[in-house]
This record gives sequence, C-alpha cells and structure tokens, in this order.
Amino acid sequence: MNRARRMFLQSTATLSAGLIAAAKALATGQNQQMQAMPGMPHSQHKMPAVKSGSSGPIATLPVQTPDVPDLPYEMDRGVKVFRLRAEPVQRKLVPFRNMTVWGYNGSCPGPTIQVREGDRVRIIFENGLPEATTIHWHGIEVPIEMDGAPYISQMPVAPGEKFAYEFTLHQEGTFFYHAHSAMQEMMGQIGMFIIHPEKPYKPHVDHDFGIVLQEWAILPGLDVPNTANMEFNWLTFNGVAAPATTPMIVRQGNRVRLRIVNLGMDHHPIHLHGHQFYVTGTEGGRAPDSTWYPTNTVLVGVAQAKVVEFEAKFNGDWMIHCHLPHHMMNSMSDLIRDRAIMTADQTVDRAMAQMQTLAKSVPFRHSPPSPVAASANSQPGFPQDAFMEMGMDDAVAKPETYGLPPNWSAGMQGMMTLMRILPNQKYDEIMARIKAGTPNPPMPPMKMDKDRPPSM
Ligand SMILES: [Cu+2]
Repeated sequence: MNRARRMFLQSTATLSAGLIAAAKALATGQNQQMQAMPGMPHSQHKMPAVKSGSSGPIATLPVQTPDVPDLPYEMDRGVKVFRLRAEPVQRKLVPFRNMTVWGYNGSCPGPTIQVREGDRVRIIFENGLPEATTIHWHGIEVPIEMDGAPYISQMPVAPGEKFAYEFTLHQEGTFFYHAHSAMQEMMGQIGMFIIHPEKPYKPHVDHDFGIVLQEWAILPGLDVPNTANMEFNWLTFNGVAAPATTPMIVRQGNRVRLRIVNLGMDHHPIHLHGHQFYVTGTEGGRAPDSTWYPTNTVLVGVAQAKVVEFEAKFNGDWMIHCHLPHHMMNSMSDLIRDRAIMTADQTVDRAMAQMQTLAKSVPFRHSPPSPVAASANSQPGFPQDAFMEMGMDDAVAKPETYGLPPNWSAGMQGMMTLMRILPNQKYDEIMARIKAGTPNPPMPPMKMDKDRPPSM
C-alpha cells in the first residue's frame, strides 16, 4: 500500500446601549451596511431580522458563513433569545459523498450566532442526541454556571432535556460554541459565535466571512465518521469539501475580513493566493493594530480563531485553502480497491471509468483528466496527481460559481474555496444571479473530450 497517499486509507443588550449604538450608526451612516449582504448564498443566509424593541439595528456588517445558516433570535424584554438543538445531521460533503454527523438545528457546523457587544443572550438548548451533552462558549467570559463543563459547572443535559444558558456579553470578536465532550466535538458539534463590537472596527470592511475548519475519517462504504481515528480523509470548510464549497464573492477594491475557526485534531495553515493579508484578531478578540503584520498564510491552531483582513486589489478567482498537502485532497477511499489494482497501469479510459464509479448515484459527468506522457508508466513514481482530478462543474454549480472556467472543479479538493475578486460589472452580475437564484447554464463540453486520444 502506498503510504504516501493516505487518501487511499482511507444583553441585556441593554436597551439603552443598543439605542446609543443605533444612534451612532445613524450619525455615521453605518446603517447603510445593513443592506443586502454580498456573496450571501441563497436564502440560507439571513441575518436575524431586527425586531422593534430590540437593541436596535446591527450597525456592523453581518458575517457570512458560506454553506451555513445564521441562527435567528427573538427578543424577550431586552434579551436575545436563541433556540439551539443538538441533533444528528445529514451532510453532503461533495455531490457523491454523504455523511451522518452531529450538529445543531440541521446544520454541521451549527448555525452561526451573531450578536453584539453588550447584548444579553439566552440560548435555550435542547438535547436531541441519544446521549448527554453540554455547550461550552469558547473564549466567552461567562459566569461559571454557564460554562458548559460537564459535572464541573453543570450536570450534563440528558437526551430530550433542555437547559437555558443566559449571560451578558462584554467582549467582541470571533468565538465559537461546542460540545465539551471530545468525541462529540469530532462528530461535528461546533458553531461560530460572532460578537460584533459596539464601536465598529477600523478600518471599515466591505465583506466579512467566516469559515469553520473540520476533519473527518470516513471509511469506505460508511457514512459515519470514526471519531477515534487520528488520520483524516475528508477535510471541510463549513461542513463541505471543495469543489462543493460556495465561493466568496468580493468586489474588487473592497476590504475583506475573514474569520477562521478550527476545532479538530490538526492545525491548518490557511493560505490565500494573490494577496497579502494582516492578522487582525484571534480567539481573544481584536488585536491592537500595532501588532498587525503582512503575511499570506495563517496557522489556525486547534481551538483557535484567526481573523485576517486585506484589500482585494487584484481581479481573479483566488484560491484560499489549507496548505497541508493531504488537506487539499478528497479521499477516494471509495476507490481503494480499484486504485490498488490499477495504479501501475492506468490509462485515461480506465481512469475515467474508475472516476465514474463514484458518480453512479449522482447524475454528473466527469471531465477528462489532464494529459499524461506516452511513456508515463515507465517512470517510477507515476502516477502522483494524474487521474486524481474529479471535475464536476455542473454537479456543484450555483450562482456563486457562474463564469468560472471550464473544469474549474477539477482543480479543487479538500479544505479549499475561492475568493472571487470581481470588477464592478461582473460582481453586480453575479450578485444579481445570487439574489434571483438564477441557475447557471450547463458547462460546455471540454475541448479535451474530443481532442484527446482515447488512451495512451
Ligand atoms: Cu489542514
């Protein structure tokens, strides 16, 4: 077995504070930021509506967590009330691969909670799991009774039972919630908890995105992760693997913030193509700007949050991804038998047939793999990435992928997505398509389909 290729193996938001903030927002025109949120995939992403009598308009730009919804709330006498239910969740990692994991409110990672510094929140938690659990508010300074540490700060919440967590938020920044049980964490139980600052950060950003990093070990033929495994064959951004990750749509010239949270067994160096960014915050909140430094790869350690910001200077569809080589791959462990047999004598035809075995249950056409030399099989080490491409443009098409080059999806796997930095006209066009839910036209057949010889 080729060990080098592990893929085989596998507040009282005190009313007054709210009103003051709202007044400030109005005075500075920041309420304009409340309009339609750019790059927001479909109807999933709705910022909780501003209710009258609430702590006022949210003066800062909401964070978009692609492929993960926000958690709505209701107001109860100045308290933002959220309802969060831990429960099993079905997740489609990529079009041909489902997994059964545990999450919250039908989503894994759980829905994003967005609140504001000074808010008082009540999270009415219900345990829909077959075993006891709690919720820990990672990095948030809460009273000990609200800390979610089983037996230490509270009794575990039994299946079918509820527990009300309630506290006032005096911090700002990128936080998260998670079950405080190791295996449940690895089963997917995490969600983002964004606390917007009462006084907006400077400089102003035009786009604010959030990504949760997770990893999974899913053996061939199964769809439930092995949470005890130390080796992972599926790596996800917000619960999906590339090319199923929804690209982030950015207007060229705008300033972008990206918040990345990691809850898994590995640290992930997240790299952005084509731009330098600054690390402007951590799981502890906003960092003083005197500490900012330019880089393009940020190591997001386990249990950490890293916040980066940059000017989207350059037009293009820029990759952003974990740079650990095995984290830029999707497991083909479903193909382990075929690959083990065929690695030494691959041909384009056989590779295509093999790829198509994955697609049996889903209607999509694989694109042909990129060319190999006629003498490839005489070269020790061959194949490496040859025949690994899994182009499936149509199967992952959505308005956010409109206009990407043919076979774009063949170049993307694992912890990876695109930051599409677009000039005004193209940006407006795609945003209109997102808003209207316009389906993409089918991708034209690739030139290679007819131009390439059928086999080596
Ligand atoms: Cu990684």
